[in-house]
Amino acid sequence: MSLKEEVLSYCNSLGLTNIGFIKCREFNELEDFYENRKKLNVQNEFEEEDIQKRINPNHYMEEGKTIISIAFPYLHDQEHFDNGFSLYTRGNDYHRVLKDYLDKICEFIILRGGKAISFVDSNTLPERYIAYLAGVGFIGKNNMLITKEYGSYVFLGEIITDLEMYDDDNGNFEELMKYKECGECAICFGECPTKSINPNKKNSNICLSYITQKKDLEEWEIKALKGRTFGCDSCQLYIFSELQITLRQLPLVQILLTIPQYILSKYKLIPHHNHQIHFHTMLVLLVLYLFHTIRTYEVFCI
Ligand code: B12
Ligand code: SF4
Repeated sequence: MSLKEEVLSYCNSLGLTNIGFIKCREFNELEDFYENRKKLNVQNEFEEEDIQKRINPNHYMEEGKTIISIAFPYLHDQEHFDNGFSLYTRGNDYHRVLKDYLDKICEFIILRGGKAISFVDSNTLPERYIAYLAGVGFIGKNNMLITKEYGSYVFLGEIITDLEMYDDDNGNFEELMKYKECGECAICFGECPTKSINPNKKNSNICLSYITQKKDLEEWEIKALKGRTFGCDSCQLYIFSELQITLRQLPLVQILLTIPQYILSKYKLIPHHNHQIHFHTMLVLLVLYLFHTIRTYEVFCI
């Protein structure tokens, strides 16, 4: 078994299945893109100012050879109230949960003679782009990294190691820009309340997720929140996971019959701390999927 296969099988034993390995290199192809965003004033304070740090992962580990990208699904079974907090904030602090997993994988690599450091969220890395290159998923028109299995409801984490175990890149920036996996679908543009994402431009400074996190709010921003307290999920409600793709191909009657069965069988398998989803969570999902699938069905099939 090669070292990469060993790492993969270790990750699988932890319940992690969306993993990719890419070369740790400078992402020079992103330089102009980041420069332009600065000029257009669509960058915000949560992003790294220094473009060189964004495009060069080796500033974290000079001898880094491989970046391992891992997606962590976050739909979970804990009780929650609909208090305006986005789905991703429910449950334990994801930074801590992911870090525990990533540290275990780092230990595994270190025991095999390599160096390894892990990252999640607060870092200079272009995490979505790395995950895309690593084949973990594709990037949708809504900006999100979308996996086949769990849709966009995943967090991303990375490990940089000095061991060489990378594959060829799974795509490139030009291909990404075509959003070919989305096809003609642009539902997310219509669903975005502030048009932060639109066919011409992406402006994260008017994204409600950003607005819920910044300090001084203007009148129009408070109005636009409409009950959102932290985060926003509107552009993710049409999940392009296996579930929705399957549903899109079925006639409406069959959809109605299939959804409960599908969700029961599918979501029980989500690798999470407790491996099961509460009945009421499934019910909420069912209603949500039913509503959105019927609308998706109308868009795609009629
Ligand atoms: C700053 C930040 C934010 C800001 C800005 C978001 C944004 N649109 O960039 C705010 C606070 C608004 C935010 C919101 C959210 N975030 Co955030 N955020 C980040 C952070 C720290 C940096 C992202 C960044 O650099 N943005 C700048 C843009 C340019 O970079 P990018 O999103 O990586 O863009 C790539 C592609 O999307 C594409 N692209 C983007 N725009 C354009 C435009 C054109 C014209 C083209 C061609 C390509 C293109 O190319 C880029 C290449 O890198 C990352 C962690 C990280 N280190 O990467 C998390 C991260 C992106 N966020 C995450 C999450 C979960 C969210 C929310 C879903 C939370 C929520 N429910 O409210 C929303 C989603 C909003 C959205 N539709 O993007 C996850 C994404 C997981 C996933 N499946 O994609 C990340 C990766 C954190 C993590 N470790 O899991 N976030
Ligand atoms: S998170 Fe909300 S406001 Fe931000 S791009 Fe998505 S739908 Fe628009």
